[in-house]
Amino acid sequence: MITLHGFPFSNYHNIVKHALLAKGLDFEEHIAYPGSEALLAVNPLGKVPAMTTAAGTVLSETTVLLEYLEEKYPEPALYPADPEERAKTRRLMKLSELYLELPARRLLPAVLGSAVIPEATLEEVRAALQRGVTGLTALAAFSPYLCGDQCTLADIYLRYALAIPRLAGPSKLDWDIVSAVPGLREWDVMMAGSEIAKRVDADQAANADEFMAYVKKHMG
Ligand SMILES: N[C@@H](CCC(=O)N[C@@H](CS)C(=O)NCC(=O)O)C(=O)O
Repeated sequence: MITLHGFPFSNYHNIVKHALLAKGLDFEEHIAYPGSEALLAVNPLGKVPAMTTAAGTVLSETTVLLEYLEEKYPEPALYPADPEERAKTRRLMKLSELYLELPARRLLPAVLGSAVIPEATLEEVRAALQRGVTGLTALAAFSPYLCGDQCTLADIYLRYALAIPRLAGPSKLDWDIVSAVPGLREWDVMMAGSEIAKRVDADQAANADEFMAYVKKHMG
């Protein structure tokens, strides 16, 4: 059986978990937090998620795990069949990671802890996020999914990537990403309505206290 190593509060963990559920695969979740021996044993980088395949291979990096699942378990497909459309899907995933999730993540020490983010960093984050918003506005179809009528890995990736700008934007930038991209709010409501999203979100909420206690104890 596949084992997903990580914790349900993690947005990256939830991208892979959503894909596993969408493919109807049997898997178990092994709860492992950053910095723990349990996580370092499966990912020397100490990042969540990691995954042990049914064949026993241990992998990490969210997009690597998604590509593996798509190749190993092609049905139901989470990429369009056409290579041109497939590449466009990957472009939206990359955009979500590089220009939405990662810049906003720089603000997490101030959101989760007491760090003060220098104004210069805030400006860099704002500029990167603006690039992401411009790109998403231009490239997402929202008809109803990001790449058309099929729910793809771009939808799954963006849904959980958005968690960080949504968390940090209002308090640290006085900015709300959902209002910044036309169509994003409706898409978000649609995505949240799926049975899979509801399960992932419920598991995330159930893990919140334990994760926050872990952060407090280990990351001060
Ligand atoms: N590039 C990684 C990023 C994963 C990531 O940043 N995970 C967070 C949890 S949401 C983590 O492990 N943070 C702990 C750390 O950075 O030490 C991926 O795509 O899987």
